Amino acid sequence: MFDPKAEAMSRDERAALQRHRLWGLVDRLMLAGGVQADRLREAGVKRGADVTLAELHKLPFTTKQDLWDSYPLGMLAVPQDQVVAVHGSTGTKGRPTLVAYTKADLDLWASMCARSLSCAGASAESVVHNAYGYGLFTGGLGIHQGAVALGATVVPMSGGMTERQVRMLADLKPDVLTCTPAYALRLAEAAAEAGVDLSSLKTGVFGAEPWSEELRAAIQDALPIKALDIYGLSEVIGPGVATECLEQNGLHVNEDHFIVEAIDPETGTPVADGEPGELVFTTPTKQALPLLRYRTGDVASLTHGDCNCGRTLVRMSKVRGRVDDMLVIRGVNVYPSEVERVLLGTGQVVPHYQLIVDRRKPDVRLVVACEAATEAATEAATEAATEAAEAASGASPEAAEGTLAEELTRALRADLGLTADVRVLPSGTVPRVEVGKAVRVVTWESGEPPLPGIG
Ligand code: DLL
Repeated sequence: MFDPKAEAMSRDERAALQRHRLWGLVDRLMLAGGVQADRLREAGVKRGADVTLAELHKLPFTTKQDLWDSYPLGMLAVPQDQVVAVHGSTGTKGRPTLVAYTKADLDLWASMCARSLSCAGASAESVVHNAYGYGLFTGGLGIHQGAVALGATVVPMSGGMTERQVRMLADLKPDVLTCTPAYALRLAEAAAEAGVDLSSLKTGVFGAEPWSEELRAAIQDALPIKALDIYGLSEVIGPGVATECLEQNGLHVNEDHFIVEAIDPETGTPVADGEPGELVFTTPTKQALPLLRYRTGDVASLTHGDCNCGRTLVRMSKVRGRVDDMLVIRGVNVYPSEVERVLLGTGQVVPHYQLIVDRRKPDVRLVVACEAATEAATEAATEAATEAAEAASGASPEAAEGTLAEELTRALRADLGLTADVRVLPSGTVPRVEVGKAVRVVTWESGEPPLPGIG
């Protein structure tokens, strides 16, 4: 552990620390003024000592809208000259969000990311190939500073230029790979094409987008590693809010600095341990942009149980999806990650897929674009050929694809009750991710189809 005292302290000890820090946060927010202070005052809070951890759930929320309303940096709780860095997210749907850091915030962030890397088995001897994007996005620089704090050697690759990445993987022989899960697959594909041996790799720390257990299995098949999940968001700090350890049994939330709750997104009330809910974070130790009860929109469950690794930190499940990413197709509610789970669970498709929400007509249609795994395609073709021979007619590749598409359609209906139009496309048709987060869902409003072959 990077910080055994903090990561393995008793729950009572941690609760006392959280309470003390929460009081400090409330005092700082009240002093700074602004929307969070106003809401606290309206809730009858005058100072930190008025709040308790047990009643945290009664305090007001903060939302992304608050950050947008005060864009670019209106919610600062310190004078602007104490800000040493700005990061943010571009926001695929909404407007960009900016966040600010003091020197102390950057130190905190580095130690949180060092905890994450160490959770994944990295040490001062490690070489970390960091293919998260460098820039406003928090992934690249966050992990970079964590690797430096750990004393490891960081290779600051950023995203893209895949050929060069493969070359560096071959030459520098890193033991840790950090990037989005979709890009890990792209790197594996490119390394295999180039005949490059990646056996130096031991673990991967993958996050910034939802990924299912089935995608984990696909990555672990493609690379000789344990694939671990890392979660975070710019508003809270960036990566390093929570990470899986080698037990692969939930993500340890660094709750001494990020107090987490799971709530029912409709009613705003807490959900029970183990139940999925929207994650809400309070950042008691952040300076520049501390947040009280920030609603993330991310759905996961929390577990307050022991872990074999010795950490006593609460664990969150993998994120199922964002509240606002849920698809509603003919009355069926489904997260993209659930479609991923079913598709990859069949073992018949490669882990590159895209969901196209066809909104050209009022009756919304979901087209699932995927590619056959080579072996499966061969089997399907053989099966179709046999059937065709029996029927004394020629088998066509279309027939083979039809068979697989039908099978996948049936699997989606059986597992999720989802009616989808599955298209098995020629290998390489589904776009691979080179830079940034995977775009799993696209909307087709009018005109040409977003991908060839799905009309
Ligand atoms: O994605 C921070 C990060 C960088 C996390 C690198 C992990 C690794 P944002 O760009 O602000 O920050 O996006 C935050 O991404 O609210 C989730 O919806 C999603 N997200 C982040 N990590 C995961 C994950 C970074 N492990 C938003 N699983 C969050 C699922 C994730 N979704």
